[in-house]
Amino acid sequence: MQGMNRSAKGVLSAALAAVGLGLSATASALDVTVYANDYDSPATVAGGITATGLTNGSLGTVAGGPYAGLAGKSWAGSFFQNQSTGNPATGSTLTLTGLPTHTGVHIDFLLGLLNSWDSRNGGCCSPDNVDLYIDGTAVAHYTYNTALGTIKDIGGGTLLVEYGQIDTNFFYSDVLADMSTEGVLTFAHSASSLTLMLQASGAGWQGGGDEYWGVDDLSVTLTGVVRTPPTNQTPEPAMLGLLGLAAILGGAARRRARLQA
Ligand SMILES: [Ca+2]
Ligand SMILES: [Ca+2]
Ligand SMILES: [Ca+2]
Repeated sequence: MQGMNRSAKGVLSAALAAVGLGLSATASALDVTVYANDYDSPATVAGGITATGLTNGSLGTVAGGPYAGLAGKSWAGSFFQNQSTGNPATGSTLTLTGLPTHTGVHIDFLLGLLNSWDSRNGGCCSPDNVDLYIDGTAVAHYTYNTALGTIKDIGGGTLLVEYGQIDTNFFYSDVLADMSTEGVLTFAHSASSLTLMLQASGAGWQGGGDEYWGVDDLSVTLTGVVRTPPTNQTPEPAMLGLLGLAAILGGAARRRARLQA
């Protein structure tokens, strides 16, 4: 490079850097929200992905509100509800298949623990739990004491409403939590499919309208999504221009070096 002026050298190095970037641009990691559902309009699902669920539920109606969550979420309009009975009760599953290459997952939703929850030490009518499963493995159990007992457990969720009325049953009060801050919902994952299940359980679980759970603004974001460049990659016209510029500048530098020698 001897003999090149500073600006020419800068252009050349930039051109070579661009060429190098183009030839080695094998991947760039992105965060991509592939599923979002506010239960007020059809779910948004990224192309190439098939989404099923949440299963085994119906739509409930939010009373009052809207109740603002984190990152723009809102418990508003309609929400997904599961009023199943039994121990365990019938769970609700979201299944996503056809996921692109990725390294992690972040699941986000608002969780309503609705009406007469008896926590885990509410005598006759407890324990009550809603259990969270990811890919078939239980990762968390939540409960609250809107009726009996003293235990409040929403894991790492952020409490938005405590003992308010966020559904249309005003006899018992409700709890609303923002689960975006729950650590178990951000995890390493690379499989091409994902399942999320919420399922009530416990010897005291009554279900029905007495005690049930609901979800609103449910989303799934893949982290570290890899964009693989097309195979048999050929330089873009702009890249060819940079290659030509690099050759021209390189030739000029060599000619100038010979003249100065
Ligand atoms: Ca909604
Ligand atoms: Ca109960
Ligand atoms: Ca209520």
